[in-house]
Amino acid sequence: MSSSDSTTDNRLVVVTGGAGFIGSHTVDLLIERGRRVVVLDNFSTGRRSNLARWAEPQHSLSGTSPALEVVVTDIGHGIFAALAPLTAKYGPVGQIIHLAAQVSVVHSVANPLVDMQTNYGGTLHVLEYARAMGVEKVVFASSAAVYGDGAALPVAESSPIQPLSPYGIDKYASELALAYYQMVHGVAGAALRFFNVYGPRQDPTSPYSGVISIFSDRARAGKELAIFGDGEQTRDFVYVADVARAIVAAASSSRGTAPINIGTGRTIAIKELAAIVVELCGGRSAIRHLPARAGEILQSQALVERMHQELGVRAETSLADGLARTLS
Ligand code: UD2
Repeated sequence: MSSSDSTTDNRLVVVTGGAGFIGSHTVDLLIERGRRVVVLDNFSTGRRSNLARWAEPQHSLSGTSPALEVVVTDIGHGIFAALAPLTAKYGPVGQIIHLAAQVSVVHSVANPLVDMQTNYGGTLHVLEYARAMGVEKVVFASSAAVYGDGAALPVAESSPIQPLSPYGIDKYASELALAYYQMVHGVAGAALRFFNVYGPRQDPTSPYSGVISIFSDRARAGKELAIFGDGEQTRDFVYVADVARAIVAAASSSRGTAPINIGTGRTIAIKELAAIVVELCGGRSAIRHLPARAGEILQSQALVERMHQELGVRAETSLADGLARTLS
């Protein structure tokens, strides 16, 4: 098949990290569009409950065969053995959406070798499978972390690459691997550079969880919010369902692309965000300022022309709507 229309493609689509925050929203959209999905996840941060709706018997594609299969496995061990029984049953893999990763920038600074093995090594495992098995398209979750600080705003994909953490280095190394497999082995790839993704199911429990999940969690309970620094730092917050649409659009094309920013092009200062979240939750939380995080970038804003042109997707959810959905 030269190009895969997501409404008619009967091949499997594999989502690594599919039980996680972004992964589970992507799985939802794929199954809603009639695809059979295989999730590979080690459940280190992913949760069964994120996929619970697809465990119901009515969600089958033909007869009794389920629309979703979940394999508990670690991406660092490769994916051939995990996928073999499923491809024997359902046929070949058409696309792989590779989201499984060690997700904390701070953890990567303390444990660069672990980060490299999971994040860069995991990508190589996925690409080796794609090369050997003739997978049509690999979509990879890269990050705005590849840019570092100092790029002109809004940040274009052609901006200098200057990662400030092992996490950013490994994301960029994975992008290079994607480009290499495309050039040398003909595996079409798309690296999506996510900006600050937020929405329902984002886990608020780690100190390095997304700020919106932390603020929402605390403001709902009437607890104090902490702003690191003066709160003038800005971020480009993109709603998770819009990110899932971008991912599925990238998977649905058999063409490879250059890296693509996934953001809104709009920004908000963190102190403004804190005030809005507190107000939406009934105004009970105090806000206090703590010292700024070391090595933190001050401003972040995506140039999103390539996302619009290559993927035909706009991040249409306003921050007001996205926050309302997150809080409900
Ligand atoms: C995001 C990504 C990270 C990496 C990075 C690249 C998330 C969760 N993290 O980090 O993986 O791609 O971008 O630049 O998307 N803040 C507070 N109070 C809190 C928590 C956070 O003031 O309780 C501030 C924090 O100092 C920062 C902003 O909120 O200025 C956003 O923090 P974040 O941890 O959500 O995301 P970020 O941009 O540091």
